[in-house]
Amino acid sequence: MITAITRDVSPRIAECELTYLGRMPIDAARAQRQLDDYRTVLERHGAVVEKLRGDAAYPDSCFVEDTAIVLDEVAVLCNLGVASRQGETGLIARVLSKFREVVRISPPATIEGGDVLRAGRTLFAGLSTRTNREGIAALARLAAGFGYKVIHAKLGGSLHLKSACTAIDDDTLLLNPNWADTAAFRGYKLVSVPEEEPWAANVLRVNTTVCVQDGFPRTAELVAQVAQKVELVDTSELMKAEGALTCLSILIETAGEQPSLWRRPSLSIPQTYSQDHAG
Ligand code: CIR
Repeated sequence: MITAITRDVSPRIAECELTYLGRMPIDAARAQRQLDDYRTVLERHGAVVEKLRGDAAYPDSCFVEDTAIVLDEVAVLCNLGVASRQGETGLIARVLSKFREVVRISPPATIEGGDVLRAGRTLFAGLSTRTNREGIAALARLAAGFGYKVIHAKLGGSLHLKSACTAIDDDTLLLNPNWADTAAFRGYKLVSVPEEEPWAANVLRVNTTVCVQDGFPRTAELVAQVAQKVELVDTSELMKAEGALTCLSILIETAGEQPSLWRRPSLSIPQTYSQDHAG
């Protein structure tokens, strides 16, 4: 079973962080409707969707993906690379503790979930304006303990690695070769988004369906040649905040059990993991 953690759109989303995009007016009500439609798509494809309240203090808090990296064994709580977003993790830590032991990456390490792409037991990590070398090193040491390999993927032109590259299936990656360096992905089948659809490389896998951002028809055709099912999802209002499809959820494999059965009181207080603690 897949549980998807999602969070309502902040009424102040128009004050979001922006790195590569210019500021445009954002209609918070429309963005919330698109998030609700996205949640419906996840539910239709078999996910149990947790709907957390939004928080006016955090304009970017609907982009929950950046707050954590959830592995089969542990949830890694991120130290986000921009001050305005660092407080988003409090609520997320409490929710994640229902499903996994929570460990925390601490300063000076910074890392955001949008920069970490999982493919089996490999984690590709992008060095970005939000994720620093210390963050990647802390993740690598932590994940190595559970048998994951972390590969550094070079990145340029997009906020996060996953805006430049995501997985269509376990063997096939969809990427924008102008933003992500293909050298990191040796051994995988690579599908490039068309030049005219540079923002299309972020797709979301839910069970056997791959969701593609609406408005990228050529990419949708390419993905359909690989995926069993393709579904178009419109999050265009959220894209004005530089958010892509994966940003709006944290997907957790929950092996069929209800969250309450997973709750282990001794693990509810997040532990800290940082370079200093890495040994
Ligand atoms: C930010 O700059 O942090 C938000 N405006 C957008 C975050 C998008 N997250 C993602 O790509 N994983």
